[in-house]
Amino acid sequence: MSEGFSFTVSATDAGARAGVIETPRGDIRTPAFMPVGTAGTVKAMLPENVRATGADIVLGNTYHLMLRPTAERVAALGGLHHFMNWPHPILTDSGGFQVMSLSKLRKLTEEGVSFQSHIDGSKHMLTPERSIEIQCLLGADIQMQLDECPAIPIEEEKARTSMLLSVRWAERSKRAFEEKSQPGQALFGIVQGANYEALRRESLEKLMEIDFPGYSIGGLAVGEGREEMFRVLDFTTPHMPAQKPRYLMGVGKPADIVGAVARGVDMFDCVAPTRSGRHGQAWTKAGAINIKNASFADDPEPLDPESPCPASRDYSKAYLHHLFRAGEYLGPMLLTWHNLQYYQELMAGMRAAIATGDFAGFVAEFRAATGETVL
Ligand code: PRF
Repeated sequence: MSEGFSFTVSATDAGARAGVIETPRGDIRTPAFMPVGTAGTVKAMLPENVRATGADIVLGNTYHLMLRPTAERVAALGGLHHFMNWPHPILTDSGGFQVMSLSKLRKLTEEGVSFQSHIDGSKHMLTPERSIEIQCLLGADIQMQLDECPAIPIEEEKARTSMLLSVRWAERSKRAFEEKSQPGQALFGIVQGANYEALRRESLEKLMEIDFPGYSIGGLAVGEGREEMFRVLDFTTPHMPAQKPRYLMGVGKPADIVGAVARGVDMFDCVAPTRSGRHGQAWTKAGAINIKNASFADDPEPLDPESPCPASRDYSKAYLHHLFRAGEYLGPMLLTWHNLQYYQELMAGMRAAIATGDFAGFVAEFRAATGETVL
C-alpha cells in the first residue's frame, strides 16, 4: 500500500520537526509548503517557476478536476502530473470541503455528499469510494480521505456526530485505496472534532486504529481565529504519532505557519500567497504590503534586491504598482511568483533553524521583523 512512501524526522527543536517524505516522484522536505494548484495549475505560474521557488509538491483538488476536465479525461491523457507538466509529487484533497464551500444544493448522507456543480449545475455524488477512485485516476501521490469539515462554533454533540461520520468515511476510504492505489501512493486520515479536546483525541485514536501513513488536521482555520487554532493544536499534535507526517489543511498566513511548525506540524497548503498576490498583496521580510497603494508609485526599489527570484529582484515596486493600476496580467504573475518565493524561503529558513537547534532564534527574528505574534 505505502511501500515506496516513507517519512524520516531528521531533527527536532522544542516541538518543531524537520525531515523528509520520500515518494517515488521525489522527496518532500518538511516543514513543507504546498502551493495550491486547484484546477491543474498554480494560477498565473509556470510549473518550472513554481519548482524554482523551492516547492517540492503542489496540491490539486478532486472537486474541481472531477467537474472539469473530469478525472477520466485526465487519466486518459496520462495522469495529472503529465497533464499539467509537473513531474514532482502531487497531493490531492478529497473534495468534501470544496463541495461544502463552493457547490449548490448539496446534501450530506451516510453514503456521501450529493451536489450540483458550481460551473453548470450538473448533478454529482461524491462518496469515500468515488473520491479515492478519482484521486487514483488523477495519479495523486498523497491522497485524502473524504471527510466533513464543520464550521466553528458548533455544539459538541453535533461536532461528535460529524467527527464519527468522518471516521466511518476514513475506514471506507482506506478500503477503496487498498483496492485502487499504486505502490508508493499514500492515503492520509483527517483528524476532526472542532475545538473540543475530547473529540480531537477520540478522532485521532480511531484513525490511528485504522492506521494511515500520515495524518491531516482538518476543521481548523474555519473562523476560530489564530489563538484558538493554536490552542487546538496544543492539545492535538502531542498525541499524534511522532514518526508520521502531520498536515494542517488550508493554513495559512506566514505567522499561522510559523506558530504551527512550533507545535509540530510538517505540511501546509494555502491559497494566501497565490490569491493575495493576484490582488496586489505582497509578503516581504518586513510584513505584508499592498502594491496598489499610492506610496509605491515612485518607489524604484525591488521587493527584495537580495532574492534569487526574478520577480522579487528585477522589477521595481513602482513598475509592479503600475502593472496593477493598469490591469496588466504581468502584475498578478510577478506578485504570485514573489509570494511563493517568500513562502518557500520561510519554510527553508525554519528547516535550517530546526536542523541547527535555533528555531527559537528564528521565531524571535520573525516576530521582530513582522510584528506578528506566533506563540
Ligand atoms: N478537510 C479537507 N480539506 C480541507 C479542510 C478540511 O477540514 C480544511 C480546513 N481548513 C481545508 N481544506 N478535506
